[in-house]
Amino acid sequence: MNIQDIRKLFPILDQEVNGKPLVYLDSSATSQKPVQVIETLDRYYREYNSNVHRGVHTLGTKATDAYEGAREKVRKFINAKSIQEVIFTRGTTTSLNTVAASYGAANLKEGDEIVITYMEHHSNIIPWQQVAKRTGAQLKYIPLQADGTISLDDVRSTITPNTKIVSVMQVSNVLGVINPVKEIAKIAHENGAIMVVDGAQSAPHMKIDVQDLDCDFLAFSGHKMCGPTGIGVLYGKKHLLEKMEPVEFGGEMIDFVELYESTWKELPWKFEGGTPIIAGAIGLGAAIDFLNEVGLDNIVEHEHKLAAYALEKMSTVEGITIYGPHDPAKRAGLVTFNLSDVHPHDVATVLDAEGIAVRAGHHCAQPLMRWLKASATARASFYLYNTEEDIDKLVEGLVKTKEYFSDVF
Ligand code: 7TS
Repeated sequence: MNIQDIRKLFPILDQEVNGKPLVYLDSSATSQKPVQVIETLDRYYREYNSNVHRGVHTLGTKATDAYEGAREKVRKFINAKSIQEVIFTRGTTTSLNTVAASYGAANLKEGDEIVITYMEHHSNIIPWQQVAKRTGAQLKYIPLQADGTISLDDVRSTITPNTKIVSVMQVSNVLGVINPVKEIAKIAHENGAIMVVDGAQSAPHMKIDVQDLDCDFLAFSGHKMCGPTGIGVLYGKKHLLEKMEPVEFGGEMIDFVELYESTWKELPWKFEGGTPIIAGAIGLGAAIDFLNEVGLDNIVEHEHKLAAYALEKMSTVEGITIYGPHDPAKRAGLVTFNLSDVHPHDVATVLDAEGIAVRAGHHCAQPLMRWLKASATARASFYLYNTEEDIDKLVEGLVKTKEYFSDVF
């Protein structure tokens, strides 16, 4: 599929914002949705909306088949061994909180260590802070090198035999760096720790094979990979999930309920209490079909070219600071930057007037912002539907921003 054919599948892109054609450069926050996903959601609500795993009526059976069919699509997408290892959640945040609250609370004690990095998103920091407080475990940070990458020497010196959990993002939502999670998992395992991977920014953009990475848990969100909001995935190795307690209790996750005791359903359903996110999961299944049709390898290649082009073009803007490694080989498809003394919210506002959507703020990574010595930054993030023309418009917009605020230069 060529880029123009891909763009035609995303109806939202075909509009004007503030009188200018929309240039959507905020896919790291949430991606746009192709017609296949929109129509799948529409069909579910129009034709077979029903609860799952309950009755035997025809619509209920159809909904259950579609919901469980989506689980199999996710299993295949990440190459998990079994559907029992694929839990539907509300998103990356819920998935990481589940691991911390269930596995963490049960397996950590005073003197144990949890290891993360300075570049983590808040949703891969705060759940660990909370469980560390509850259990007396210590939270430790792998430092970053000057260009924002992680060195395996630092990983080796931070992880010790006291480390029980290592949790690292595969792709940074700010620096764009791709972390060597497979190698980090090996070091974690050599020290007797488990490895958690935050795949929020990697699952949409690159092939993930959980067996090859040998991670113990993987968390990601549907809405960043062409799927609906409100659906995400927690992958976990079966032998670990089997020993873990659910964090939500109620309907559908139980086997027997007595007056004072209850038992749980088998995996993965013991972690899916209540009416699950049926439409979301079915929509995620359609998103996965779409990504497979385009091909993850083609997406990686396309974004890699865009990132290299963006780095080259954006570097020519006077007064720009680009964060993270400047070597495109070390990066995924996003560029975080600041424009001299102009506040990133002002940058984003001027760009918005040109129809260009970028994100400004701390990107839910305040410790990293402090490390970068920036209170906030602006970020342009790319996906399979972006073009070099989008980047040209961004660069033109940045030049305009600079002219607009010329008194500060
Ligand atoms: N982890 C990473 C690396 C992320 O980038 C995000 C969201 C999350 C976890 C949380 O995902 P959620 O779906 O549970 O919210 N990142 C961003 C972002 O960069 N801009 O908006 C959301």
